[in-house]
Amino acid sequence: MLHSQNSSRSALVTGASSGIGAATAHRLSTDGWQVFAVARRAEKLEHLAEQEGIIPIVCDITDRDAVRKAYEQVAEAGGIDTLVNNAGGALGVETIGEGNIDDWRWMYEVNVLGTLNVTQTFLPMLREHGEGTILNLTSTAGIVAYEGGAGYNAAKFGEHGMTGALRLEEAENNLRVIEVLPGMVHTEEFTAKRLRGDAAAADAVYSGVEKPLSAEDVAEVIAHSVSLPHHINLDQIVVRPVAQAAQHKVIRKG
Ligand code: 8X3
Repeated sequence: MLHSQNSSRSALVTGASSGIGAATAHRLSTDGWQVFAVARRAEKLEHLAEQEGIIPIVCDITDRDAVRKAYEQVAEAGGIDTLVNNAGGALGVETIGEGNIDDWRWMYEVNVLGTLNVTQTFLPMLREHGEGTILNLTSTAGIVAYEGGAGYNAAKFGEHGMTGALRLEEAENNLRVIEVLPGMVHTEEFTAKRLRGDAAAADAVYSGVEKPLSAEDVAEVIAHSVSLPHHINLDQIVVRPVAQAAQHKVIRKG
């Protein structure tokens, strides 16, 4: 059952089982959107499925057949006007000299090729809608390189580049392409995964930082940008906590 406020709007959110993806699915459905919440892990989607207006879809975005099946499910349920490509991630903080090529491959696969896969599959539906929106969640790592970030930088610079090309290619189809580039966001999984489960090291990343961004903060920015009248395109939104004035300048207290 849909809410009334935005009942004509419908979005698919990838990487919806946790962090920014889960917060975005939750936020949009609270605002009255119908939301298709896509993630690989079924058990992690369960809590979202309890919320009115959220339809969970278990799907690995790097698997073309699985994405095609998700497309059919969404089409049968009425389609979408908005695609939020949130799924992605970082693995490792090694220098280029020490980096593991399999980590790099995984990051390229999930951040770039996964986004390509979902975008290609849903493009015809979004074009046909007439006022479609694609929002790619990249990162400040997609515009600023840093030591130990090379593999993630390469993947996110890649996703940033494809987002720019997509905006140029699809403007004629009245498709709005938004890029949200978050800096330091404290979520339960992003840094823990990047640091291969080292919880203490993950906590240290945020140590002393007053109010790093939360997943809900970024979800608010996403919800705002896709809810603006369709002719308004916030092309690129860089969002950082005040305590992170730049990639290299993080204010830590205590
Ligand atoms: C995450 C931001 O600063 O860890 O996408 O690269 S950062």
